[in-house]
Amino acid sequence: MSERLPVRGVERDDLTLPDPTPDHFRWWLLHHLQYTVGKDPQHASLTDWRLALTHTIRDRALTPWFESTRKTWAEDRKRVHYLSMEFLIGRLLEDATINLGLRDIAAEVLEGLGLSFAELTEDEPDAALGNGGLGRLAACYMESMATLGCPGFGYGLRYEHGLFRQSFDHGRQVETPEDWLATENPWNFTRPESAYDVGFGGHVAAEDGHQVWTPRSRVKAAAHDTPVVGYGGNWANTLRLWAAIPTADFFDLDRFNAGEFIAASSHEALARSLSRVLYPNDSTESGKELRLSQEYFLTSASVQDILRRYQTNHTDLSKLPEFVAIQMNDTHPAIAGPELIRLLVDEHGFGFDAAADITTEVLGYTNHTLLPEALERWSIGLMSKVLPRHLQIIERLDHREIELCGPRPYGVGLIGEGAVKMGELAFVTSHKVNGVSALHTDLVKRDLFPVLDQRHPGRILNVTNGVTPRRWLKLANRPLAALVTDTIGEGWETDLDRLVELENHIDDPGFLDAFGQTKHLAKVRLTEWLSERFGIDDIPTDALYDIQVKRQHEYKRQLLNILWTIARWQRIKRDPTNGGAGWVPRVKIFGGKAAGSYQAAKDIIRLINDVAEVVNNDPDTRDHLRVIYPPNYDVSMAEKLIPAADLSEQISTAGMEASGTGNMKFALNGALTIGTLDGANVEIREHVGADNFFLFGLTTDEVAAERGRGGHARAAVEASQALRDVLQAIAEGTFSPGDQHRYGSLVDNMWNSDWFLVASDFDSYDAAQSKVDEVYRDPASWQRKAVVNIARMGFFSSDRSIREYMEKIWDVESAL
Ligand code: 26V
Repeated sequence: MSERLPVRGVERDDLTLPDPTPDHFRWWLLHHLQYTVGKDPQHASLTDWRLALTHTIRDRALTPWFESTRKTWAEDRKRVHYLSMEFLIGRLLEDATINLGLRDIAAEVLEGLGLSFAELTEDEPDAALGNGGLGRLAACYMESMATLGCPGFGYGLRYEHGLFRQSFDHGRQVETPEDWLATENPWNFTRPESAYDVGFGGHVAAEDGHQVWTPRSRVKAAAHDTPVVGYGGNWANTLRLWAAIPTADFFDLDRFNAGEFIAASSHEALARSLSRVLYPNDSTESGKELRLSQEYFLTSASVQDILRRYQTNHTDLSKLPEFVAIQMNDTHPAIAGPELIRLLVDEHGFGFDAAADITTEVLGYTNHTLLPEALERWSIGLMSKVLPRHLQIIERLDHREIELCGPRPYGVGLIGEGAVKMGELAFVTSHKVNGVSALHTDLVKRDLFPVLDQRHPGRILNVTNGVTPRRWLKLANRPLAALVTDTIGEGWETDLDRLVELENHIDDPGFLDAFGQTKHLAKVRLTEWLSERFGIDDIPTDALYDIQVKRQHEYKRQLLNILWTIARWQRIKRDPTNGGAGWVPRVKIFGGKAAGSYQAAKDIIRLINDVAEVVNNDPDTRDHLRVIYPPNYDVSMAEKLIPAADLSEQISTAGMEASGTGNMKFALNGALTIGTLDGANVEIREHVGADNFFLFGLTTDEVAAERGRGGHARAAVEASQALRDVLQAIAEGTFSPGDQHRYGSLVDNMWNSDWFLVASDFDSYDAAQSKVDEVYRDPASWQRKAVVNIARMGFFSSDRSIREYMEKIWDVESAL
C-alpha cells in the first residue's frame, strides 16, 4: 500500500524538466489546461487558466523539491523543524514563479494568449492561516530557509477556515468565515501514508514501574504538503500541514445501528473541529479546551513524524540532537518538550533525565510577546483532563529544575496559581530562548524571565526579525525592484546588504526622480485597485500617503493616529490656507482586523470609519485630507499598500511591540517611519540614522514611570489644547450624528485611564508629524531620506535572521 516499491531503469534525470523556452512553456500551459484542469481553451475561465498556470509552475518546483530531499537523505543532514500554529503565507503562485526565474517567460506567454499574468495571480485565494506578525514571520522564514538551502520542514495545521473575513456595516466590523479551500488547491499534496494517531484524555496507570497512558480518544493527523521553493530554484523545503480526520473508532456503529444517528458521529465532529478554524488572538477567557487540543494535535503529529523520519536511517535516539532541531514559534507548540520526553521514556525506554537532556538539546523557543494576556497558561484541571501523562512529566520537569539549579524564589516554577506556565515550560525544555528584537530580548531578560535567566545564563539570546526581500520588494514593487537592479545590478535579492550601493546615487537628481516615479506609480496602481475593488474613487495620487496597517490592538495605537487626523481636520477648517503656506495633502490609510470579541479595538475601527465619512465628504478639507480604510487587510493587500507609502506609522506604546515586521517592509519600500523607540524600530533607526526617522514619544522606562503617576491621563489631556479639542468634537457627536454617546466610553477612557498613553504621547506625535510636513515640502530631501532607508535595510532581510538561527540556535549548515 504505502511502502516504497523498488524500481528499476528510472534514472535520476529522466523526468527533470529543462529550462523552458516560451514555446515549451506555452505547450505545458495548454497541456495542463486541457489534460489536468480538463478544459477546452475556448471555454476556460480565469480560474481554469490560473490553475493551468499553477500546474505549469508547480511542475518546475518539483525537481528542486525531489533533489533537496534526496540530498538531505544522501548526506544524512541535520534538519530544522519549525513548529507553528500559524503560517500566514498569502498567495503562492507569483512568489514561486519569481523564485523559479519564470516571471518574464510566464508573462510573455500569457500575453501572447491575450491573458494577463497579474489577473491570473490575483485570482488565487490568499491563504490566511495566521493572525498577524507571528504567522507572517513563519512564512518569511520558510522562504529564507529554502533560499539558503537550510534543510527543513514547517509544521502547522491545515485550518479549513483561516482568519475570518472582515467587512464593514455602517463602519462597524463584521466577521464572516473565510473559505480558502473552497476552490481546488494545486499546491497541496495529500500524503495519506504519513498519518499519526494523537491521543486525548484518558488516564495514566503505573505498570511494572512504568507509566502507561491510555487515552480516551484518538484523532488521526493526515499530512498535507506544500513545496516551498527558494530564490533561484536551487532548494525546496516542505510545509507540512496536519488535517484532523476521524478514525474508524470515531464512528460508533452500535449507536448508529440503534438509530442514534447524531450521537454516533459526535466524536467525529469533535475530531474534525481540531483543524476546523484558526483561533483569533484575543482568546483571553479560560476554558479553551479546543485550543489546547489543537496545540497538542499539531505538536504530537509533528514530533512523531520527526522521530519516524529519524528512525528511518538511525537507531540511536540519543544522537537525535545531532540530526534534529525543533523551533517552537512562541509557546503554542510548547507541549513539544513533554511530548518528546514522553515518547523517549514511555515508548523507547529512556530514563527521564536522559530524555530531558536530549529534548532540551533539540528544542529552541522564540518568544513573540510580553503582553500578559498572551502568555499562555493552562489550568491544572484542563491539563489533567486532556493531557494527564504530560502533566506528570511537567511536574517532574519542575522538580528537576530545582535539582539542577537549586532552590528558587516563590513563583518561578513551571506551575503556579493552579496553572502550567507555558513560557516557563518552553524555557526549561529549550537550549536557547530568543526574543525577536534587541529591545524585546532585553525585556524578556529583565521583566519576563529574570530568575530563569540567572539560573540558566546564556540561554537567552536575540535574533532580530527579518522579512523576505523576494516577496516584499521584488514581487510587491516591481518598478522599484527594477530601478534597484538598473542601478546596482542583480544579486541584491539574496545579498540585501548590497542595497547600500544605492547611497552612491543619493545626490543624483536623475536617480531621485526615478525613485519618485516608482513611488508615484505605486500610488496610481493602488488608487486604481481601491477604485475597482471597493469603489473608493478620486483618491489624489500627488498626496503624502500615510499608512498604518496591522492588527487592531490598543497598544498599537491606531487611536493616536485617528485622533491626530481629527486634529488635522480641525486645523484645516480653522485655517484653510495654513497661514498662506498651504497644507501638505495627506491620504491617511488604515488597514487591519480586530479580534471578534475585542470591543475596544472594534470601537476604534468604527471611529476611524466614522471620521472618514465626515472628513472625506467635507468640501473644505477634501483636497487636503482623506481617510480610507479598505476592509479585510491581508497579505495580498499589504503587497499593494506598502509600496505606495511615504510614511509608515509604527507608533506602539514603548515596550509593547515585540518587534514589528511591517516596519521593515515599509522602509524597504522607501517609506520613512514615524515611530516610537519600540521593538525593531530601535534598530531600524540605528541603521537608517536619526535624521532619517521621525522619532517621538516616551521610552519604555518613561512609560513605566508615567503609568505610575496618579492622574496621568487627565494631566496629559489637560496639557494639550489640540487633544482637548479633538475629544470634545468626538464627545459632541461630530462623527456620530444622532448618536452623541457612541464614543462615550472611549472619551472617558482617554480622560481617566489611558493605559496605552495616547494622551501622554499626543503632543510629541503632533510635533513629529509637523516635521514630516516640513521635510515633505522639499521633495529631493524627502527622497534622499527615503533612499537611505532602502539602502540600509540589508540587515532586515530574513536571510540574515535565518543565518543567525542556523548558527546560534540550530547548529545546522546549508546544503548548498
Ligand atoms: C496569542 C494567541 C492566544 C490564544 C489564541 C491565539 C493566539 C495567537 C497568537 C498569540 C500571540 C501572538 C504574538 C505575536 O503575534 N507577536 C508578534 O510577533 C511578531 C513576530 O515576531 C512581532 O513582529 C510582533 O511585534 C509581535 O506582536
